[in-house]
Amino acid sequence: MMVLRATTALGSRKTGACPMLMITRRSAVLAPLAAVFVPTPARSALRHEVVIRNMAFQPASLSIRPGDSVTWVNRGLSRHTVTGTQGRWNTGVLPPGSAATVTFTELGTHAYFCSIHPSMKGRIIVN
Ligand SMILES: [Cu+2]
Repeated sequence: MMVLRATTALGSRKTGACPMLMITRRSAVLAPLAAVFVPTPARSALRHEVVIRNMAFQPASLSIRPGDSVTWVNRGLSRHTVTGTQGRWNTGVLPPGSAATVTFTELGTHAYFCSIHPSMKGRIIVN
């Protein structure tokens, strides 16, 4: 029964027209089966987005997979930075309307803050 469902999912993946849509559909259909089939099939890296607005990172906590990237988009009225707390990565100053992308390959929790407004904090969890 489970194998039949997996075959059906793969078949529908091949007929998808848009690559992004294919990825989304495959994830949605196969997610419940991930615990059954080990190892899981190779996965494409994803790009996530964190919005900077109202002096906060939204979402403040985001879980991603190794190789995924995160784009911070400043939709606020002030300049901000996205600075890793260990000083290992830093977007530099992001004026309103600008964005920066960081790709994460290391497992673990990567805490960050805004060096201009240190009360602004967030974290990326790579697992
Ligand atoms: Cu800031």
